[in-house]
Amino acid sequence: MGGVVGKDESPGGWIPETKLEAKMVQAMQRKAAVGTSMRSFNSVILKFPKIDESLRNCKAIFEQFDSDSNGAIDPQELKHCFDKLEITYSEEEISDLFEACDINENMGMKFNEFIVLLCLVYLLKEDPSATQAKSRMGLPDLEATFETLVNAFVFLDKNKDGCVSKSEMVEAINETTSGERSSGRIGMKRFEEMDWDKNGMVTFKEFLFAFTRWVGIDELEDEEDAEEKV
Ligand SMILES: [Ca+2]
Ligand SMILES: [Ca+2]
Ligand SMILES: [Ca+2]
Repeated sequence: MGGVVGKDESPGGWIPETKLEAKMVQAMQRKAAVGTSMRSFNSVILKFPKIDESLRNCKAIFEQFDSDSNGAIDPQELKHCFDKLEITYSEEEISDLFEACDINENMGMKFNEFIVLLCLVYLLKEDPSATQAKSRMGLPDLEATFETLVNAFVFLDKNKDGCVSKSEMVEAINETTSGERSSGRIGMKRFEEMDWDKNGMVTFKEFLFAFTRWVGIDELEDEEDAEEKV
């Protein structure tokens, strides 16, 4: 361990930058207090195909709410979507969410951004006093996938500060039995892919966006701007 003592890791862990991020961390910590169903890094990897399939199926939901079929969900369409799903958010909350997920900042939610947004809504909707509700959004299949993603993240976030550091990733990988080393290498590579802003920390949002890439959702629609360069 010693060698790479946290150059980017403050002793208290990562500090959320926005109100929305702070809320996400709180929701994640509530979740962590309950525990995760993931037992090993490998069990996370094994879930990938199922997550892939479920997220692809989400395309129909996206198309349903993209009422003008221009390939993006604008704030108006999103409001309509939230009404339909009985998600009660204030104008401010909706625009915060929209801003957080609209990575191209063109005021249109593309399919991968929409998935991330729905998953964040799912996470934030977790209200400890209402945990028995059967389905939070009326999208049971998708919600099961979101639950898997949240569980995977909780598993990786050992110190429960709401984000995954490189050392946590290493720890998760080292827990994997020696026969499965190859998944460890994949894991490190994936960590680097996930950490967009290269601050040595992966937030839940970065984690989700990475998933939408790995499962190839991006490729379905953007031939021309698949490679956004920094
Ligand atoms: Ca549209
Ligand atoms: Ca952490
Ligand atoms: Ca990061």
